[in-house]
Amino acid sequence: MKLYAHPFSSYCQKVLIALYENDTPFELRMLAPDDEKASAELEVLWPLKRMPVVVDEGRAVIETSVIVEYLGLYHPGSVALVPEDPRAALDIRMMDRFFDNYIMTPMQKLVFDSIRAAEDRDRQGVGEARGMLDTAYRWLDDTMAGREWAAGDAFSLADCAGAPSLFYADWVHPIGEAFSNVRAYRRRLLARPSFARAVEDARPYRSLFPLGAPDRD
Ligand SMILES: N[C@@H](CCC(=O)N[C@@H](CS)C(=O)NCC(=O)O)C(=O)O
Repeated sequence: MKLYAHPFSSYCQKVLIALYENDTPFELRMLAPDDEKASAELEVLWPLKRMPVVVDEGRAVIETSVIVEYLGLYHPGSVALVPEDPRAALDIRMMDRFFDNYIMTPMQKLVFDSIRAAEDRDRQGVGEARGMLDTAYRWLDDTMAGREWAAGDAFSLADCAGAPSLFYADWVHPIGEAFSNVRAYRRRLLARPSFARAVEDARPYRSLFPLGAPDRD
């Protein structure tokens, strides 16, 4: 199985966590920013050129939530990241969608806006993204009260999405002290060996972070 990815990318980390949870063997096809050959390979697999993409037995699998579910079906290990019970799975998918749509998306907006030329910056969009993060942090803080993981009793797909989204969101729009449940959850995620490993994989690339990586985590 081949994973087209870059270790510093938040969505790639979501899948790396799932792979590391089960020690699933894979070959990394590194998508370095200046590697045109790798980028052309990605474009053939997925013309929208979003990473990561998994290629398994000649089949390209796209979209991280689907990739994590695919791994559970075709390369299962001892850690089931989506439970078999469809009702329990629904709670997990709901939180996975929350993290991707309302934490990852506004976080990416802030990052991508910062690399635009000054005259092309989208002030209104950035303000809306910050507002969305504030509301999402507040909702998540209430939701995480009394919870260890994002949904259900065990680490799941939802936490694979929660880890990199909150990791980078806190860098671009700090999670205030008032949101103690979110901050504690982020610390638990950082202590999870699979995510700790993904963070270490990515550490050498911190200088690439357009807004400047903080000296922590
Ligand atoms: N919905 C996609 C999002 C993937 C995504 O946005 N990946 C980013 C990297 S974190 C990317 O490829 N960005 C390149 C670009 O926007 O051109 C998924 O879950 O796989």
